[in-house]
Amino acid sequence: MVENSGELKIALAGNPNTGKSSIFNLLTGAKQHVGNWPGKTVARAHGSFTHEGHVVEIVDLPGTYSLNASSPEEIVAREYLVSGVPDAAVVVVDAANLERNLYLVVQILETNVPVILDLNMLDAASSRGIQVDAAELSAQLGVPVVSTVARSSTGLEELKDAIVGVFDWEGAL
Ligand SMILES: Nc1nc2c(ncn2[C@@H]2O[C@H](COP(=O)(O)OP(=O)(O)OP(=O)(O)O)[C@@H](O)[C@H]2O)c(=O)[nH]1
Ligand SMILES: [Mg+2]
Repeated sequence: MVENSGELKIALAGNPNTGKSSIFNLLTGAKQHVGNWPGKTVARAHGSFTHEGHVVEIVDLPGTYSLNASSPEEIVAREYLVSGVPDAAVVVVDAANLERNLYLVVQILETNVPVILDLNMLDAASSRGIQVDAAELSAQLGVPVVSTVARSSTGLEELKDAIVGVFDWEGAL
């Protein structure tokens, strides 16, 4: 059990258009611009929320397909993730395009930042006949996996539980 030493700092990362800002807005009550085109978030946006007595600071990162630092968005995302500031990263992935999204997930895992995987857009996935076994994905990647549909606020409590659960990860903080 890791002692609650104050605020938990969480980075929201993921491919463009996976619903990061939608999740950020739902968690923090903020009103980041959300729209149906990629590359809307170009700088880091900060917000916070409290869950079960824990204060969580959250940073919404620009969407990137990798951390290769070949675009301004990738540089912003990469520098924040490797800065040592975030205690954990919530990586928002599009459940309907899981394979493509896993490239970035693996790169973030390689930074050694603790990861929570947010399997978002499950509605879009299931309408295309795609089912994802969250428990199996969690077992294979060795990280918690939470299923969400940001558009209908589904899975938000489970995501908050998983985030404050980082306080309980041995050696995570
Ligand atoms: N069907 C469905 N649409 C979603 C879901 N979450 C977000 N969206 C939609 O997906 C689009 C992109 O959402 P954003 O929250 O702006 O995505 P983002 O990851 O912040 O995008 P960038 O900042 O450009 O990387 C918007 O039209 C959202 O309404 C979801 O769970 N299901
Ligand atoms: Mg965004």
